[in-house]
Amino acid sequence: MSKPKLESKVIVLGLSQSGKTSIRQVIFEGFAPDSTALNPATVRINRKLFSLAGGGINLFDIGGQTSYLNEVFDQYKERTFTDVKAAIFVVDVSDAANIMRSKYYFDLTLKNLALLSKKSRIYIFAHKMDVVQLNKRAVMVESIGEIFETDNYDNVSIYGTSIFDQTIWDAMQKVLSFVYPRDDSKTKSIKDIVGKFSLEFLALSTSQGLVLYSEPEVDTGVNYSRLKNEITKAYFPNSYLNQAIFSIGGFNAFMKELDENLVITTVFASDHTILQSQKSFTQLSEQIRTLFKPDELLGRAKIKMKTNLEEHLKKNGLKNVQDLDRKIDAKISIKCDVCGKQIQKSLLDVALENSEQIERGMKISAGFGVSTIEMYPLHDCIEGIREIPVILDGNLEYRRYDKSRPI
Ligand SMILES: Nc1nc2c(ncn2[C@@H]2O[C@H](COP(=O)(O)OP(=O)(O)OP(=O)(O)O)[C@@H](O)[C@H]2O)c(=O)[nH]1
Ligand SMILES: [Mg+2]
Repeated sequence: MSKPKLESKVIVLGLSQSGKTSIRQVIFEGFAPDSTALNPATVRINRKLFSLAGGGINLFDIGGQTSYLNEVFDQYKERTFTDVKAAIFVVDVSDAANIMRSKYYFDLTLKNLALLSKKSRIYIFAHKMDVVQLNKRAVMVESIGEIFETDNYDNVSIYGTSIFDQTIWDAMQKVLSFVYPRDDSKTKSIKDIVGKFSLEFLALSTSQGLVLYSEPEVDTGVNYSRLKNEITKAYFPNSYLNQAIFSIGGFNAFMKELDENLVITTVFASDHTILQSQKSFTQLSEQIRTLFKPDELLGRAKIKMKTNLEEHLKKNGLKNVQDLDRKIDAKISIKCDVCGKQIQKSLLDVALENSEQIERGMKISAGFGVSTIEMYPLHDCIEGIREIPVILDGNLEYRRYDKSRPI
């Protein structure tokens, strides 16, 4: 059996303002839909790597302004359309005036993928459906499908989507279940665990609810991030909740974050007491955790970023750090002032969060023989995504977490 590839390339295309960046932010970065209202136009390409339980998605969010699109279909053609697993083509349904321009770029996308990524699938998102009256939505999707001639291609599907409701999750789940490189050996281990602990259900998902593995198979998951925030606000203000236990119709359900990107959901058989379930859950979540080695998560992108980061540090005056190789990837523990959660991130993790612009995730000050680095790891807090500033000295040792700083 060949080892599955660690990251899959997904490109997101469409005219400017169609909603590409908003979709990425809501689905993969935990943004509230409303917070996307003032998004600036994406300049050229924003590439980000999202790690998902032993695999990853390398997401290319391509700026839709005409000059960027023309570049993509001209000098960046090979780079953009090679090795693509899936393409999401976003069409703004509220922008009827530009529908044929959108179709023009869609046809170019199809043509290039047919040449450079023959096995790829293309997903049209007929997007911003929320602005269309409820009883007209199905017809709208149908007529966009006709304009884009989806029936002529086996590898094209179309979905009506909006970031303001469940539709964007359902559509992205379809993309993800095609793209995500499931590892057969893990699927087998997960099946074994379900049998051994006599579970009715087990799912591994992202904290936003995209299902990575499940037994039996389901189409959609629970947005744990949102659920957690709602429960916390209602019952446990000022505390961090990393596990939720429910009783549903006589079954005991458990949800827990194994790490920032991986949530486990289990439902035990109805004859299990809460106490039994609790005990089994602890054991089985340990077993699940061992299936996913941390280094497996980011693969080649991580190795490449490590080199970039080393160069960046050296170029900015940190030439003689002892044990640089190890320190770059050493996790630093910081506590979030707002929710109390302990975050563990390394310089390399922060660089990967800002893979297009290392400078955005860290600030290096060097001069008069003293150097410091501030790094800004992202954290999915109860009040939304926030950065927690951390200060390191010139030898990359953790110095302090500056409490006086507003975060
Ligand atoms: N009504 C509605 N507005 C949306 C939806 N998705 C995104 N928007 C809005 O559309 C606007 C443009 O969104 P962006 O995500 O920046 O668009 P883009 O496609 O990335 O644009 P470029 O980067 O220029 O290519 C923002 O004001 C969003 O809030 C949606 O589902 N419904
Ligand atoms: Mg954008």
